[in-house]
Amino acid sequence: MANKMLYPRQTLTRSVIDLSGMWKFAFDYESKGNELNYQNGIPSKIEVPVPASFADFFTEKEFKEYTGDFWYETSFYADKSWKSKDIDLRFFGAAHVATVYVNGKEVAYHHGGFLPFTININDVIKYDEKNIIVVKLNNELSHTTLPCGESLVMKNGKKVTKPYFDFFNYSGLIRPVKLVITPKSSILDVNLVHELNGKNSKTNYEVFTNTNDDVYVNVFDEDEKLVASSKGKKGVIEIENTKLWKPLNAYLYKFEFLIEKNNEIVDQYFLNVGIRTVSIKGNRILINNEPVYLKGFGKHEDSPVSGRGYNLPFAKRDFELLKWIGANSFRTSHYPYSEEIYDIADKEGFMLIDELPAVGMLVSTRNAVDAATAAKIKPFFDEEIVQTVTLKNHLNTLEECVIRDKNHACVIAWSLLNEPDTVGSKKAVPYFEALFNRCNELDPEKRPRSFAAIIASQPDRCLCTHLCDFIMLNRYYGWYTEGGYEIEDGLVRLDEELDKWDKVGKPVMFTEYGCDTMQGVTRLPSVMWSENYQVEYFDGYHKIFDKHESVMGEQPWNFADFQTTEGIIRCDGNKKGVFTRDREPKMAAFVLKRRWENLPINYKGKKD
Ligand code: BDP
Repeated sequence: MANKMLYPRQTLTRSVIDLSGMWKFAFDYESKGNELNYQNGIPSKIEVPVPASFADFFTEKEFKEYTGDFWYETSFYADKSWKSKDIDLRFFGAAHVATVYVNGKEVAYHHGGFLPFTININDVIKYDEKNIIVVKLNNELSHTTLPCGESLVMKNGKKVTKPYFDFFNYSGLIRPVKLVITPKSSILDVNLVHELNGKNSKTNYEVFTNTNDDVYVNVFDEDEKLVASSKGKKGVIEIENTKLWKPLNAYLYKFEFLIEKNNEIVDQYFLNVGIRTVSIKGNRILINNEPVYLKGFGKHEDSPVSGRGYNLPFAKRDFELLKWIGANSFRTSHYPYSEEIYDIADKEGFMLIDELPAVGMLVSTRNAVDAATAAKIKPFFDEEIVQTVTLKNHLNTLEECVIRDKNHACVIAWSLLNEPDTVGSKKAVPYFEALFNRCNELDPEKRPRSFAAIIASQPDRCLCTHLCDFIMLNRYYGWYTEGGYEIEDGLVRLDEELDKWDKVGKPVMFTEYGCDTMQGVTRLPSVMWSENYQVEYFDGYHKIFDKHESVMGEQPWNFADFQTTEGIIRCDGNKKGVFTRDREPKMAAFVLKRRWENLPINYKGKKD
């Protein structure tokens, strides 16, 4: 396996060196960096922090909006003791397309900004002098990038990004970069599938290594007591009186994986494992065979100054707010989040719908003018390049995401796209089939799969919802349509639509519903954009949800206000947050808290 995905951990046999800090940085307006030999070192005095997006550091608009190639550089010294080891350079997230050079040699090219890639650098590393890492990034969008968009050239020659999605196109080395030093014989990957058996559990495991040396697995409980062991690359671990991982009541066993030779430990790796099952029966989602009702949000990785950059303090605050408000879940809209967030979710017992960065696969999201003339534009999935290059990139991204996240208990489902065009062209169907089938092949647990469906994807029109194990709906009746006084009509439409979904017989959950709300604006009677309109809007939706048996989850849009491209329907970003961008509550937060604290986890669920 070329791309080692296991999260880098320091163990008896492994070391990890974090390269976070100030890196040299340069914009490359004319894409002349290679000609000017930037790959050997960039001639720039500018420095920026890594990890972070670069956009919000600078005071000049042309830097904030910069589109094109840009470069990063740092250096490190190698320890002679590494000579007998594998030295890998791991990028946790480089948005969006990265070319990596070590000591002037190109060592990697990676497409996609939200998933990690690992490069073995044994052949290029120097032990007698400083090693230089240079990264060329590009943040232009196209119909083949995930997410999708386009980049245009303005009359002044500068490029501008036109995302087909509603979040700022933050880019850069947005997540950590680390050196990972592992033994030559090492553990490359692990698959785990759990089965419940009365009070006990069985975990079918498979450990992938690059050696024939013996593999051992030991399982420790939270008191660090050994509870089970096994020998061999494949096997079954039985745990008695298993403490299950449950929503908001997590229990994590520590699985230790060892390679041993002549009674010596050659490699050691750990995973924190929550034992639980996920399944679907009729219109319920079951965790450990018990029905669950999902409460939570669609979120973003978005914070002031860091942009989309990895921000552990904000992540911590977000989890505290999620617990405070009574949430038990969220969707990683609209891209896989930083791995550390899944670790926290595992520990806190949050259920995650893990979403791919496949957003913007719809013509009418380009802009209002395009939308008005949408009839003249080829449906997205009719484009030849989409069926070839985009699909290839999408499948690669899917593979990276499932391999990265498959062992997290918190991941209970996959969202393979957000608001794609599922009515404009029949060619969407084979594209979706390829994704849905591949997802099941890759995921040892075969978790439920779905995509977040836009309003046009109605039960009687959508060509692709038959592939979904459960239905995810993004709906804005009462905001983009039937706003203000007409919301009553919007709620009738919502009710009527749900009558149809009820008949499909699958679980239905709302992955988006919400309205832009300016903190501090309250009006009597309410007006759109006021805090009390947001409260009335949610109350209206919830009354309808409560009427429909198939609705098994509610995730308002959005957890917090977030930054977008500027435009006439956005005021310094999207204001649909229940919290502000600084994570302070709007009025609706208190209303949701009251509702969610009173909704039992098995709300509407019937026990077998
Ligand atoms: C949905 C998108 C989401 C947007 C939201 C909105 O999935 O990314 O931010 O609408 O308009 O279409 O607020």
